[in-house]
Amino acid sequence: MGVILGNKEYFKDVKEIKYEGIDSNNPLAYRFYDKDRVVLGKKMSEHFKFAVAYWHSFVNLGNDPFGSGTKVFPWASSPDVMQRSYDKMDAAFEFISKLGLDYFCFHDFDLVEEADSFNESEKRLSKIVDYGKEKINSSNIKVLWGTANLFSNPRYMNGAATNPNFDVVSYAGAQVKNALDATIELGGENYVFWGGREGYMSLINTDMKKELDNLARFLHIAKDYGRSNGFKGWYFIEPKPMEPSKHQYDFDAATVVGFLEHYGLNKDFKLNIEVNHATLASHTFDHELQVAANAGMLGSIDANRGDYQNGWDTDQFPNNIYEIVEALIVINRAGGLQGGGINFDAKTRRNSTDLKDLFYSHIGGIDLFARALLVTEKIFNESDFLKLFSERYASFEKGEGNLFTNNKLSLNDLYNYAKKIDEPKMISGRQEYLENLINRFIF
Ligand code: XUL
Ligand code: CO
Repeated sequence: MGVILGNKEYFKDVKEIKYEGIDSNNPLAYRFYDKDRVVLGKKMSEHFKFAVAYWHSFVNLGNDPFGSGTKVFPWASSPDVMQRSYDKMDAAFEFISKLGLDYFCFHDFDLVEEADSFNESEKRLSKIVDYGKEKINSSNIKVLWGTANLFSNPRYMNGAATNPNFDVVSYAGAQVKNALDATIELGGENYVFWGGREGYMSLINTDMKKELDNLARFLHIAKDYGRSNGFKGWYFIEPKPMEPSKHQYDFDAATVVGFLEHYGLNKDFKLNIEVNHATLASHTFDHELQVAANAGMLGSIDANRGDYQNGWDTDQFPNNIYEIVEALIVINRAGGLQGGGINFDAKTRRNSTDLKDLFYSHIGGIDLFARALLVTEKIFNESDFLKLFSERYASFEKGEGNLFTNNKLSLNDLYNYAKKIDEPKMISGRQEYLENLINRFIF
């Protein structure tokens, strides 16, 4: 479809990124991501639905608690706030189209800077949404999901939907209404709730049950509003165990599945699983994916990686082939993602200050997923991996095991069966054999 430019070209040194194959040594080309190539029955682009995260790539200038931003973005220089917002969107569409991707994800106040008053913020948002609609309609670029930033503004210091002060809850509601409207207007396929400050620091001042009840009430009315205004996509909850709150209510996938089922939200909500959030919860990424898949709630992914030494959300671009192969095994065995895709919720390092670094980071992440998918296809089709997996549980498919599977046995029946048979055989789990099998296709 070609490159989509606004008034200026922001990434002049970079042309469209093309698939050049494994022998290419061009750092601005894909070696594995061949979007129309069919793998395991679907095009690569359909497997992944890669999305660029607006906040990390076009907004965040690299500030951290010890210093201000380091990145100089040419789209951020106009003295006029709306012009800055239009320029940023032009840069985003140019970048996404040069990568040959189809999607982006946004927070309301990534699209345009939040103003001092709610009314002014609302006006700004509606102007940039009009502009975004034009850009979307004249391109193939779509919104994978939208969301509201309910964590940056100081008013949310005690939480948004879980704030002890109803007035703040109402502001959060107003903001979600506008963010949902924006997502619907822009044809967004899904809507995300990440509970940024939905949690607490201490129970000395927190009525946890009341806050959780309020969170569920809030999600119900937000969901009903979206449905009655034509939103047909999935709502996603993105678990994270800590940061910024000490205890986040959406700790991990198991906690969120339990919450959604307890409060009757399980028909409309699925999960958006983020790699670095999984590891912060002391889980692996594939564990979190599997928990979501078990509940039929594997919706979408925020792709990134953590750091082995640092205990915070470093949001680095993914580059660990083993981690992503394990993830794709789980996702493909579960039948794929429901409605979502792979959003690069990842940022280049603070000292990666060239505009080209944005390309290298995305190309690396995209090629990693593509390579991992090719490995997964080989594991499934050219090895006995799936067979070994099902053989491990074969005893539940026949005889008494099958009766157990069909809920036909009581505890007494187990007792009588055990008395009849010999001491069970020791059957190896063969973990190292399987690790070698996976590595055989990675190497
Ligand atoms: C924060 C995080 C967010 C959400 C969207 O850790 O992952 O960027 O993905 O609010
Ligand atoms: Co995220």
